[in-house]
Amino acid sequence: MLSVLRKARLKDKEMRILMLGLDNAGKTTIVKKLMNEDVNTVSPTLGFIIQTIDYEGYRLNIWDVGGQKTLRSYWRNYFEKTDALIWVVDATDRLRIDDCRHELASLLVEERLMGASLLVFANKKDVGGCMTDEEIQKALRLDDIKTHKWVILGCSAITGLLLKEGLGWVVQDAKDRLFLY
Ligand code: G3D
Repeated sequence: MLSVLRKARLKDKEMRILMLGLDNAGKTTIVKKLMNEDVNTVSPTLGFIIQTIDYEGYRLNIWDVGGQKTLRSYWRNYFEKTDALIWVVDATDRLRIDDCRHELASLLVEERLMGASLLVFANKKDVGGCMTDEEIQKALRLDDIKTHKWVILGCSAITGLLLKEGLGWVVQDAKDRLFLY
């Protein structure tokens, strides 16, 4: 049933994208940059923000949900009807990369997220000395993921590096799925 609903929405060229990650990863800045808004005035997301972005003929409803520890138990309220999960990682935050892996792993076992594809944004690539994509891929054990189609892209919310390409992958993946069901 869920897959039928998903397919109907995809045919309408509408997608629901959930953007999650630890606090300070850069989720809100990514959304702002994609909307061509000023990225110098970002304050932490305390609840959630929904932004609609039109991309290659698709209407992308992006849910940016706060990542502080106290808010993470509420993430599950947003899982329903998710087409794609964008997991944002702060590539400069080596100290919390294990925490980051645990949080991602707990999401991927959620039944309601089963059909969603996973885009991992390794953000803050403009900062020297940050973790490489390979390091993050290994630290998050992405190669062990068999339940979701995934990709990792090093990006920067400040310069805009690979943000649009990330959305492009999400949209292309949705298009591919239309022919799979
Ligand atoms: P969140 O929504 O995931 O909690 P925010 O994260 O978007 O609020 O960003 C947290 C901090 O990281 C912000 O700095 C923001 O400017 C910075 N940031 C986000 N993306 C990037 C990036 O790609 N490169 C760099 N260098 N910084 C980034 P402040 O200082 O406002 O806390």
